[in-house]
Amino acid sequence: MSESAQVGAQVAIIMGSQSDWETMKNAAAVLEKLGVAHECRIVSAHRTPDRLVDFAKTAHTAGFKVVIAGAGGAAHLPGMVASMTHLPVLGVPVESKALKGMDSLLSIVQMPGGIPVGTLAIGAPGATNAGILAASILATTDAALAQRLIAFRQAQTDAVAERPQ
Ligand code: RP5
Repeated sequence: MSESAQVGAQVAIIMGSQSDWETMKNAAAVLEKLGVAHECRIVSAHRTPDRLVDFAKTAHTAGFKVVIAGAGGAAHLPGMVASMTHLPVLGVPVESKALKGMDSLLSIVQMPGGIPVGTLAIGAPGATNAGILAASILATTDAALAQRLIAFRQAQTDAVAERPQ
């Protein structure tokens, strides 16, 4: 995992397994592009429950403003983190082998009322969008980041050709 601790990280990208990194690195990549300091960690709801509790309960005091949580299968990680922090939690359903991520999606998106998880698309597009959305949230109180976000979106628009080649 190339992105580890960055000074003053505002976004925590956590994932249930090393195997999720292939997907979650897309969130890190877009945050890198937008100049948002972030930190990536493996926190498994099932295999490292104590690490999960410790992370979730200290995320706010550690200075994080947004948490991006990716997991696959019976994906409890985003919901469990959301239950222990008031920070916004963005959930990324990682594509699973058996059910192609439908299991991940449903287990992340179907939160009972009261504890929200902002759920993105299955797989890499969801991870990318989680990164952009985290930046959008931070940009509401960061004018310089808002300008970088606007430029990023404009570049995407400019890259679309008028006609197919
Ligand atoms: C989940 O189980 C992880 O988020 C991962 O998506 C899935 C499989 O994990 P590994 O068996 O590859 O470690 O907890």
